[in-house]
Amino acid sequence: MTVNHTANPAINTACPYCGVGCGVIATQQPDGSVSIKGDPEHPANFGRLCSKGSALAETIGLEDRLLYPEIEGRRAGWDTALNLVAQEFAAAIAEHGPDSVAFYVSGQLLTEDYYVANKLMKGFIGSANIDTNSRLCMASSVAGHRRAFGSDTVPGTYEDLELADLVVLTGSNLAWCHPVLYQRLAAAKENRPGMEVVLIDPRRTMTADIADLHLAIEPDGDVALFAGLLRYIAENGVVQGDYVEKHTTGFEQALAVAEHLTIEEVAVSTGLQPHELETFYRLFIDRERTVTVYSQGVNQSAFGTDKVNAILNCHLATGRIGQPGMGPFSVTGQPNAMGGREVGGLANMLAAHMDLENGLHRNSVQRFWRAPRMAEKPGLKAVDMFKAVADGRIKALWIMATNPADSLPDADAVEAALKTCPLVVVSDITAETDTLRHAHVKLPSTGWGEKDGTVTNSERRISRQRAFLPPPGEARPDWWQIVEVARRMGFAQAFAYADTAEIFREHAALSALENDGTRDFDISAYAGVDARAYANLQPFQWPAPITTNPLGPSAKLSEESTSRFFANGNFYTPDRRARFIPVSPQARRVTDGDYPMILNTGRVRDHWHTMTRTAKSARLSGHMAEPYVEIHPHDAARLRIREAELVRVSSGHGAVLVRALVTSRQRPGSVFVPMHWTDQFSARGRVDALVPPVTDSLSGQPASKNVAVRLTRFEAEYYGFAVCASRPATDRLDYWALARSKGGWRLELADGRPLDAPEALLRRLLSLAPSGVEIIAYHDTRQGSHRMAAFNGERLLGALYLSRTPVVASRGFAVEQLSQPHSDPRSRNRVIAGRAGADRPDPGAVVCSCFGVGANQIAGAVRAGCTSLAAVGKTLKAGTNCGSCRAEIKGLIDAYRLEAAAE
Ligand SMILES: Nc1nc2c(c(=O)[nH]1)N[C@H]1C(S)=C(S)[C@@H](COP(=O)(O)OP(=O)(O)OC[C@H]3O[C@@H](n4cnc5c(=O)[nH]c(N)nc54)[C@H](O)[C@@H]3O)O[C@H]1N2
Ligand SMILES: Nc1nc2c(c(=O)[nH]1)N[C@H]1C(S)=C(S)[C@@H](COP(=O)(O)OP(=O)(O)OC[C@H]3O[C@@H](n4cnc5c(=O)[nH]c(N)nc54)[C@H](O)[C@@H]3O)O[C@H]1N2
Ligand code: SF4
Ligand SMILES: [Mo]
Repeated sequence: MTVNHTANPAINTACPYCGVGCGVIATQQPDGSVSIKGDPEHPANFGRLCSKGSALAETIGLEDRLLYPEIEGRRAGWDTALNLVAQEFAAAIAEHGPDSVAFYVSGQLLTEDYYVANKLMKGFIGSANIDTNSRLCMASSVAGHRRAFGSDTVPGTYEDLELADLVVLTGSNLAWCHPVLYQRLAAAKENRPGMEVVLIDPRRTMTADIADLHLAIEPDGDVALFAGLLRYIAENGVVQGDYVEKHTTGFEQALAVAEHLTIEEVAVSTGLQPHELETFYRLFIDRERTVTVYSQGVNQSAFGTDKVNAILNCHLATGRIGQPGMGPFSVTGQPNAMGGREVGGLANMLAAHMDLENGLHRNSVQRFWRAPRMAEKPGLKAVDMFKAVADGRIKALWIMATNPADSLPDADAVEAALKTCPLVVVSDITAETDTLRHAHVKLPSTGWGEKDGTVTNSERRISRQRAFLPPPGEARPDWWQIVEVARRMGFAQAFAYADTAEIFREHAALSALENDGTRDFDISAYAGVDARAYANLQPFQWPAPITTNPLGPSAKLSEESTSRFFANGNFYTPDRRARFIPVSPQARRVTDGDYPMILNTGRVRDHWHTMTRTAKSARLSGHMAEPYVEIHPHDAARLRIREAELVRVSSGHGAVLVRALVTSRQRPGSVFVPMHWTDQFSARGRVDALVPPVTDSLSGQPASKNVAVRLTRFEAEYYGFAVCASRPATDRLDYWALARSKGGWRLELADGRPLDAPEALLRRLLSLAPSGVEIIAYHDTRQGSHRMAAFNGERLLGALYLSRTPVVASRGFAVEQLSQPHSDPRSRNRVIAGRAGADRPDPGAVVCSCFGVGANQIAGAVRAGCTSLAAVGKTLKAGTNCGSCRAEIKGLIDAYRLEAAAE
């Protein structure tokens, strides 16, 4: 991208993707481009970045950006748009009361945005109808923490993973979802081979690469597993009697409900072998320095909160909490999931870790805000909020920095609800998303690199995001939009912020209000930051009460990097003791005769959620270029589904059409579909259309990982693959999936109707003019195989390969041709052949996105004698930059070595 203003110096900021919260240095080059590198000083990453972080510069271009406010699809001025929003919200409140309006916000907002949104709704509109996509993400962890600790506290730090002798990863694909933390763990394990890693996941993910033990648990077997572990801990005499006695309550009751969970019993509930359980349980009792990391395989469940407490119980019983190398560790997903929790962005929280249901807290906050009308009861949680939109209770809804038409369960019903809502306002950075198509008012927000504020990562570390680019078009920060609407609703005085520093100061001051050590979240050391100190704010961890920083608010507090909670009790319950929660497994059978298989959903390495940003990068799009279903070979054989064919996955709520990826990494009876594909990039890839709106009864978090489905083979008349210089027209195809590639787009397609005129399809895809274009083609009508390419002069406009079975043309080669000149017939014929000549072998599917190294190249290197990661790295550079692909390369080395040994 190019930006036409004078070059800036290097700017320290934070990555806008996952909750690891890596520090990034962005530098504008003299030619206007931006270079990105990891911040060597940042305590989260010490210079490392993963594939997504490394590709940030490729995602800040202005194509696809929403640049101007729009009302009903027409460009409008900010004043008009903001007046309209304020008027309509005020009118709905006047007529139907404060609970007739709602905000649906996001862990991708900055803390300052989040703070003012929460303040406006809970203190000034007087409703708690503000909820966030963190409901789909962290709600069960929040509920579990609060049940046990009396507060939403993550006790440990990243360093604990490096110091532990046993790291248990459950429901976490750390290698792909928290890659830099994974790399820190992998490096620690390499230095200290005695360290053991246990992975608990129904799938054998890339994270299994560092695991000494992988427990392919039955979906939702976690409560049984950890409740059984509690029993085992007690039976084997490793309960920390002192800790339990002094700092906890309820141990006996928790143990009593787990009494029946013998190893044999747990084996039945988890689908694991008794000897596997024995090994895991032994490891756990033998190693004091234990960290249990958990993420969405735990949270996104009908029993998510119980899973969390089952884990916390084991750490409390052994006193392994808040000490170096010990503790339960809920890792956050989004860059500011934690910041959102600090400001109380969930419908059942207040602000600064105060409780909405606590009258004293409500009263304090009301005085502090000078708020006219405080919310008195919890608001609607995400899934219920959209049900209220559907049945007309919500008249005006403002969605910020999230894409609920794709990410909420029962996504088709969510879209239907949006269609009926009288006013839908959406603040986004992208021009077209599945949610924006239902917006009456579109508000263009500034994105990463253009906006300023703070985020908090998984280990409670607050870092600055800093702007290094001017706001494009008329885009404005989210906080500014909220403040402008608040002013127009008559709350000018309480929202008279000039900048984010003022908001941050207020947020920090509120954290100290009547706190006196009664609440964990305290950053009063920063309540006095002036604009300069805020501009220079260094990453710091909370708690940071005023007394801990004698050097002044902007000074770096090195001793804080070891801050942990609860080593000596002092929980935030009324009696300052932690609570054991009696949990035992509950039966929930989701499958039946119609929907006999279990669908699990989640993430891939190089895409972020609904792909609005990562799909802009050709490099990131190359790793997984279409939506897919992972299916075990036995199931595939039973259903007559062959590798790379298309499969319809359907539930009682909806269906998707995706590519079959047959793999024994999957459990038989279960399948996995990634959550990323939307209507913007595929014909029918929105997996949340299948997920029922089933939630955990305490946390309200949807059960996104255990859905009953049926699989049927899609009877394709033909399959196709195309490369196109500009975005192709895909509207009339049963199946299509689009990904950006170097020089244009790559397209996978298929249709269930016979193909009459192959060249007409090419013309339609490329929207070709009737003349001025040269098409060369090869048709084998009997075989149903067609290969065509359209040229304009020596430039390739597009090539299309069709066949009755999944197309075998080399994707990498075809993509390359878009940026090559084709003046001679030989090179044109090669395009038609769909593969390189013998002199240029096909690199194969992309494994290393940094250097564009493919699987075939890695196979070649292994055959030539490279049998280690280091050797492959030396020969091909693969895996030597961000390192995100190292687990996959290792897998390939092992596979090809086995193959070679068998030959
Ligand atoms: N590349 C990439 N990274 C991301 C994101 C992204 O979109 N892309 N998103 C970020 C966000 S917001 C989040 S929340 C995190 C999520 O990070 P993770 O939670 O690590 O990712 P998921 O793939 O959602 O799910 C993790 C694993 O849970 C397993 N699982 C499913 N059911 C069960 C079960 O019953 N028990 C157990 N023990 N495991 C189960 C799944 O098989 C899956 O491998 O990732 C963050 N990082
Ligand atoms: N089936 C299934 N569903 C899931 C999950 C799963 O594992 N399985 N995971 C759930 C989880 S953990 C999460 S976190 C959610 C994520 O789901 P979403 O939050 O819906 O996904 P994103 O694509 O991150 O949406 C962010 C939106 O904000 C826009 N945006 C980016 N930056 C800014 C900004 O600065 N300001 C504004 N106003 N907009 C911005 C982007 O263009 C995009 O449209 O999905 C949930 N849904
Ligand atoms: S691990 Fe990757 S995505 Fe997560 S913050 Fe670091 S660079 Fe960004
Ligand atoms: Mo998330």
